[in-house]
Amino acid sequence: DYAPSMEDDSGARAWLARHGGRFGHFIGGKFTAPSEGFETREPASGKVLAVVSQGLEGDVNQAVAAARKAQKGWAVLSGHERALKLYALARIIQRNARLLAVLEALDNGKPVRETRDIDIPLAARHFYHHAGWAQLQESQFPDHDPVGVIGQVIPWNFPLLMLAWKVAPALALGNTVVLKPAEATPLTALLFAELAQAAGLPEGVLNVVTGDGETGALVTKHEDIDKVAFTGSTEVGRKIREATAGSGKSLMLELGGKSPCVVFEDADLDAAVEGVVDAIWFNQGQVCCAGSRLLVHEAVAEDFHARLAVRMQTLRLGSSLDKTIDMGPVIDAGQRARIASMVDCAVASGAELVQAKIVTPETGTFYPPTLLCNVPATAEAATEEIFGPVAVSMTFRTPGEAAQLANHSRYGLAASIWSENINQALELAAKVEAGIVWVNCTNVMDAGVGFGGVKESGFGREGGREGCYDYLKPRLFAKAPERKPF
Ligand code: TXE
Repeated sequence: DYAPSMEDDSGARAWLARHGGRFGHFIGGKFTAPSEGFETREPASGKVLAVVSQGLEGDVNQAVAAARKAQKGWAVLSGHERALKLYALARIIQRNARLLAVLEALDNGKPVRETRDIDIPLAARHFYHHAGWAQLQESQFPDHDPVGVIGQVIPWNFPLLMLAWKVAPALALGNTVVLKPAEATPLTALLFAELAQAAGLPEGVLNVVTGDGETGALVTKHEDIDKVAFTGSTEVGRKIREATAGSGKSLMLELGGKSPCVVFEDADLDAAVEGVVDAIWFNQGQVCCAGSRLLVHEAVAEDFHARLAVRMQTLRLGSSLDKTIDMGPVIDAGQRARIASMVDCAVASGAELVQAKIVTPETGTFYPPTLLCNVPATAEAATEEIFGPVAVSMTFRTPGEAAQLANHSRYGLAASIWSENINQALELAAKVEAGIVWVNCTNVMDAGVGFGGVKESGFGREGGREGCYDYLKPRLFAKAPERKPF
């Protein structure tokens, strides 16, 4: 029994109404006229939020041309001048934090508490951080140039945050961008582009073309794009790699994961339980680095699973605008059906199902927090990314076996290790094949730390000094650009 406490959505509704609920693309500093497109809905209620245009070849050409036209002028600004623009973008996110948080919660379905406390502040932090790199560009990367025009395709799980991860470093280092947000969640990217323009970003530096995978393919294949940066499924990542092979474009891929969460027998089990809540039930498990594979020492497995089952029972599911909830709906009905079918298959192959018996709203695409124990290591649920609130659990006996199981995956995005013995934790950390390893915590992100995967989780890094190199290329001295003194 609890009383919902609803966030006020009048600001977001007013913004949608101001645009008549229909959006064109954002190209060369302004919206194009809305054209034929598709509806974007609230996953919590199924109601239509807005109609967004499907980007066709002409739209993508126009956006790439605008980005190309703006690129030279943007690149010859001093790092200091570009830093001022990025600081302005960070501040505009902060000044519009509530509007962005509510719009994101409506479009994606995730709890507004998370968009307010995590997505939006981290997005602002990313622009602040990269303003710093713009400022330092001449001194830190004196023999590098911007790559040029970047095509960026992003997913729906953290729409504005993924925009920030891609757009902030690209712009900071003198590139211009054509961004294709996910079809399920295009709205905060459009709002951000509009706000950026008002904050003084020169026209053409950031262009947003909406649409589905076909629009994404038009962006990634475009011959006047110098680099493609993609976050999404491994399957689409593979298609993009094929499509760009031999083209001279550089590529960055941030793909799927099946990240292990290793709980040793000496772990603080209550802390590890909270870790699992963050690892797999945060954002309904729709997190590329979600700790979706629990590897628990057999001596504590029974106790740990019992504590997880109790904690799971306290999570609240509800409307994304209800500030008291822990979990919202998953992104859409297709995704919910996919999650349910993977869970059913695991149960049919002998897994034990632990599911919270909590109130689930009647409308909306809700799926309860779920734990699958004793999952055969070869079951699809144990090897494939479920991308939902489902943890699979397996046990191990020795640290060597933990390392072997942790690495028994085609993915290598992240891992977390829970132990009160730091030597034990660090020894395993050095053996785990993953782009990021957390000890006694999980899903901790910072703009200053490069994020990215190994193996089929992709390549390239986002954040920090490492991430800057993804948006720079070694300078050809014969073609050194003219630079204004700063
Ligand atoms: O991802 P897609 P979807 C995983 C997760 C999920 C599955 C499917 O397992 O269940 O992917 O989700 C654009 N050329 N992740 O279908 O299709 C598309 O329009 C160029 C993991 O949403 O990869 C969208 O903007 N672009 C994940 C973006 O790619 C194409 C995040 C991602 O969509 C394209 C999301 C093409 N041929 C899903 N086809 C993570 N690792 O964070 C589609 N797109």
